[in-house]
Amino acid sequence: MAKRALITGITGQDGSYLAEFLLSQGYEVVGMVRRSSTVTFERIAHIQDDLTLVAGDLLDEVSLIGILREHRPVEVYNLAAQSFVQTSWGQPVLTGETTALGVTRLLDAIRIVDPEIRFYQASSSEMFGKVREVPQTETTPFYPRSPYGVAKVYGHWITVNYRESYGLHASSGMLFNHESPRRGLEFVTRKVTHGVARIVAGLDDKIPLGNTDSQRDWGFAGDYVRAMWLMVQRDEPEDYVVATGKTHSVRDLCEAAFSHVGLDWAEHVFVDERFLRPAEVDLLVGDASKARVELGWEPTVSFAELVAMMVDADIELVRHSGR
Ligand code: NAP
Ligand code: F7E
Repeated sequence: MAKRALITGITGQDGSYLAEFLLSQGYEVVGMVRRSSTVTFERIAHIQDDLTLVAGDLLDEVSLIGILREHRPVEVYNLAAQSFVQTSWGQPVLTGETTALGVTRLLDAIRIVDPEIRFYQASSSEMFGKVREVPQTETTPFYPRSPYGVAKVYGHWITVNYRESYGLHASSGMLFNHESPRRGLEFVTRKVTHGVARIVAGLDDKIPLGNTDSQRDWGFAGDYVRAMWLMVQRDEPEDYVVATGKTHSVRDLCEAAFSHVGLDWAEHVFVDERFLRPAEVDLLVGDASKARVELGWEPTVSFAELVAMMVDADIELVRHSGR
């Protein structure tokens, strides 16, 4: 019999890749979507007929209990969150309600309905923030630098706590930045690659950016969802860093994206203070040795390949949509 999995955040970047991956493994996939006046199914439109979409919200525990009771998944992947770091300063309470307390609501729903359900929590390298060591591992102390990072630390520890308090099979993936052509337009990689595509099409000439010095360990989202699944398949639930082990600055990103189309990034990028953050995470680089050894996980897409993939996809998108 096919295994059934529930994905929260299925309409997001990772949710769409994870849904594809689980379908390819023969799963029945149930996706939780929140009510909205416009449809947000762009990323899953191509697989929508193969999914069961159900209405629910991390802000509403009764909806979570109802979904678990009705659909009886054996695995739950909690990818839903207010995930944009910059927004978390403007909406810190909403970020806490969703990204922090939302995790408790879902864990509690699992505890009440079926404590045998295996649970994955989308933890983040933003928990390391002002990093205490380089590279960051599963034992590096947390020092979050944004309301989002603080909320993720809560989500991480409540997952550990429910594992230890109630014996739930609950694991956290401490994932470093991962990107794709499906990344939201507000995140820096996509902002740059989409901006390059618009410049190539003659629709724009410049991209306003914030801190171009910050460094990130950027990987491909399609690789990272595989690690989520591998964690859930382990006999014992544990936490894993998932990263490429290589770091690049935002400037490197600009250089890679513009040079892919034969342009000089310095002529098209300028610093706009609106995109600077009240507190910055300067450097992230992860050591995914544990995931490599215990899960057999390796990234397959390099930084240069990732940037080229995203620029090419955005050029295609702008050509078709005209914007
Ligand atoms: P994303 O594209 O922003 O997707 C977020 C998803 O959460 C969307 O489906 C969104 O639904 C849903 N959502 C937001 N608030 C909700 C609520 N109250 N109830 C139910 N659903 C809600 O994020 P992503 O990049 O795929 O990331 C997936 C998860 O991994 C997030 O938890 C993120 O914080 C975490 N993470 C991401 C990265 C990364 O580099 N991508 C790294 C580490 C951790 P709508 O479509 O309706 O908005
Ligand atoms: O910023 C700098 C910015 O918004 C990356 C989320 O998925 O990964 C993501 O969080 C860096 C930061 O991602 C602009 O200041 C410069 O230093 O693409 P980002 P993020 O904040 O690292 C983690 C792991 C998550 O968990 C999050 O959910 O780029 N930067 N100029 C800019 N960033 C943006 N967005 N826009 C700019 O114009």
